[in-house]
Amino acid sequence: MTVEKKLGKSTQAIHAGERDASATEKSGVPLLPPIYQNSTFRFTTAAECAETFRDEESGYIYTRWGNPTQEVLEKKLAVLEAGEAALATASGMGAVSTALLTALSDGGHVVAMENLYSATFQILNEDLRRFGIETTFVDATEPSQIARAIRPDTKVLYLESPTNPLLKLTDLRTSAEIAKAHGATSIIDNTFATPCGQQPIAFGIDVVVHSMTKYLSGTGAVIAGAIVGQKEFITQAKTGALRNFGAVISPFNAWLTLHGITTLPLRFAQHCKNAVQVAEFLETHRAVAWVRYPGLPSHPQHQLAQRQMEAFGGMITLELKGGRTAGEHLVDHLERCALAVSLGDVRTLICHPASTTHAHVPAEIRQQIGITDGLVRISVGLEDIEDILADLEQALETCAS
Ligand code: LCS
Repeated sequence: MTVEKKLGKSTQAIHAGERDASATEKSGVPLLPPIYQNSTFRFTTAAECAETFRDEESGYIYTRWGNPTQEVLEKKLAVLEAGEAALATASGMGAVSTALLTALSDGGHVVAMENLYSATFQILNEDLRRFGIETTFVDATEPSQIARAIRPDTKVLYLESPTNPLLKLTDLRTSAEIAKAHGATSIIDNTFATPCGQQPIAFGIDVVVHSMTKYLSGTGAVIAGAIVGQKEFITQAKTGALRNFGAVISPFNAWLTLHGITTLPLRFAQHCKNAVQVAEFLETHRAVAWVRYPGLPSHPQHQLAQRQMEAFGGMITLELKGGRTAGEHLVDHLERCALAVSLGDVRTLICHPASTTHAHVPAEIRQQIGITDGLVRISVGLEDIEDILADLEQALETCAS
């Protein structure tokens, strides 16, 4: 693994975790790691079985506890995120919930960014509250707000950067230092940035979670998630919350995802290239009130983006001058770009967060944090840029008139 860390991102994405993943009885090792599409593993003797239960690292027992296909993916993820170890999960929310269940205990307190993917917001605001775990939501774009919200019982600092859907950023180094100084575990959802756009562990963040449903798998074929962090945390998550609550990835989805990841660096670079052109085009269009994209100088935290991101991603948020009606016009008139939730797909996807991805966040909280009714979110895909721009332009003309 140390050797793999010195390699370039594309080499890591293609080769990490794959070597000798698949010894066969005859010569000739499959070039692609095969799928171990099985739930359980057979032992030869009672002693061998007992020994594997005693030392789980020595063998496989049952796919909810571990499976060779999952492990290839996990080794690849650890290398890409520069973490000690990784865990693949059944969904992004499986990763978020497993990470929180691992880091929290009875009566603990969480400090969280106020703008988060809605299901994560709901876990913190509703589900964990039922178990006596309280969350203070802050505008984490201001690290001083994080510091002020920390209490003696704070166990977790939970961040997204860039956030869904507002693309707000948090200073990773400063916030990781604040968490560390108070003995809290810092967790960040790195779905929007991917390991190609941002390496949170290098800034001192303890745990990275992903929805691999998005850029990592890349083609919209699977629901999957990941947790990356120190070996001790990952082992605790694997042998505790993941195994017992059961958000385990299927071998087939792990296999699809590990093949998706091999093209991540290439795809992500092109997503970024297309997105900056779309953002610049939108910024000059007369129907558009404002555009948020971390790579634009107009982003309020553009300098921070330049400091801590290696690339700015494929997500853009905008507000149309005509508000919600104009937004509905826009999506109704698109011919190539798809009206769909999710993101990070090879296809360009557009959605209206207030009525879809963030509909479950109470309206007054949406207003307070800036998820207005006129907000439109674009996940810029990999179609030819001329075709994306032409589709947006013809649809925007119907809003401008
Ligand atoms: N984290 C972020 C930042 C997300 O955007 C999502 C899903 C999740 C976690 C959960 O991942 P999942 O369990 O779906 O794999 N975001 C979605 C979105 O914006 N539209 O549809 C799903």
